[in-house]
Amino acid sequence: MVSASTDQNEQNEKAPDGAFHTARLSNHMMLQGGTGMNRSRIRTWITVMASTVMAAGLALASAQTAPADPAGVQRVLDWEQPADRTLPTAAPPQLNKQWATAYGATNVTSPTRDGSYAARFELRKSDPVVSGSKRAEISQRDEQPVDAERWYGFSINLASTWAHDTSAEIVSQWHQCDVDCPGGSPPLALLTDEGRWKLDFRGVPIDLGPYTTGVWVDWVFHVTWRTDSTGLLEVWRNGEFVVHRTGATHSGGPRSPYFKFGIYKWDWNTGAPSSVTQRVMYYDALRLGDERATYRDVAPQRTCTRATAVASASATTYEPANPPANAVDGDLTTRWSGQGFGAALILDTGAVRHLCGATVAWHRGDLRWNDYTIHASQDGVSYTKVWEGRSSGTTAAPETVLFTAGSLDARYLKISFWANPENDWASITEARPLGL
Ligand SMILES: [Ca+2]
Ligand SMILES: [Ca+2]
Repeated sequence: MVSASTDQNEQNEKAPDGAFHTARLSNHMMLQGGTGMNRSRIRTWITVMASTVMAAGLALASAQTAPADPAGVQRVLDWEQPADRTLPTAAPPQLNKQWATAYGATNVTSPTRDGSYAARFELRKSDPVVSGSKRAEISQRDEQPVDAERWYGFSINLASTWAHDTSAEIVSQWHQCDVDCPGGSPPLALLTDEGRWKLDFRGVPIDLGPYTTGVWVDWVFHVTWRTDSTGLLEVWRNGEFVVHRTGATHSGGPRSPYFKFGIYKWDWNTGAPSSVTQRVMYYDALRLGDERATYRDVAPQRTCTRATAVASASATTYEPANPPANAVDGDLTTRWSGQGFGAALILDTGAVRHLCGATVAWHRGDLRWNDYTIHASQDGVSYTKVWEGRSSGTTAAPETVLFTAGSLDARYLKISFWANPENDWASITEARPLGL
């Protein structure tokens, strides 16, 4: 085969016959990393959970579903529906009120995660006790069936005043059922503690790293509520898969745990040391799904636009002047170039993430189209094709492609070149994965 020795000069080479080569690409063993989770040594914290008995008068109201949401989404609470903007007087329909002040839970128009409204929670150390402690929370009713599988998607914005405190607070929790149910701390809670996001999962803390105030942080929880080995806990933060646990997810009872959100700071009731006297946070884009739901159904941002950082780039082949790192340096004047049909650029995001597409900018992309495929992988070994097609040939700017099969969890994307009308060189100036 006669081939150009470089893609610097593009004028004279042609693809041999236009046929796709079926060259076997060698597998590229990639180092498998963890998901970045750290278990920290525990600062023991004791919850003083009042038993909030609300079993009386449970009406199993049919779930309210926004028209755009699919079956499986039981409840959307993004505060865009006027009927949901009941704060601070009452909880939204089908939910319970657990605050005692006019500022405890309100609706605001800024900041919002989606649409025009969000909820604002404020708790002060001097606030009255509600259900046995200091809290400003909205609670699901205790009506979750036994062995339920549930999806929970929501977004939290800790106000810029959310200062470091040695005393922890819960900002979302999954409370065990109230009647004929095990006591003690909730089986699952999302906390801020010592400047960090943490989960408390059945008494075991899971450190999720430092929190940042003043920004929306998207969370998706998938829980199969079981007392045996068939239980499952999965957590994504901003599209990154950060927690995976199997086994028992709660300690039993006639119903599965129910969801509560808002601020709960027990130390302000027990008198334990705390260096702050006020907490404010914003909450939006809550979706509650059942076993028919998927990540995509409940995730706060459901348009495929979130640029995902690339930890490293590699390639099946490249010329020394144009290495794979050039495809992720943010510079459209530098490129990766690899020769041969099937030449592939591999992007490693550093962790398993929920991905839905990619942006790809081609060298001379305004002068020639490129046929290419994208494969995704969790381990860098086993790949699944998620897209195939042709670039426009009309722009050198990044072009967005959405995975044909929808979104999926993956760490690696492999972008493989198959043909262009000029030569057999793959030349990509910039490429990025996209997440939800
Ligand atoms: Ca909203
Ligand atoms: Ca570049």
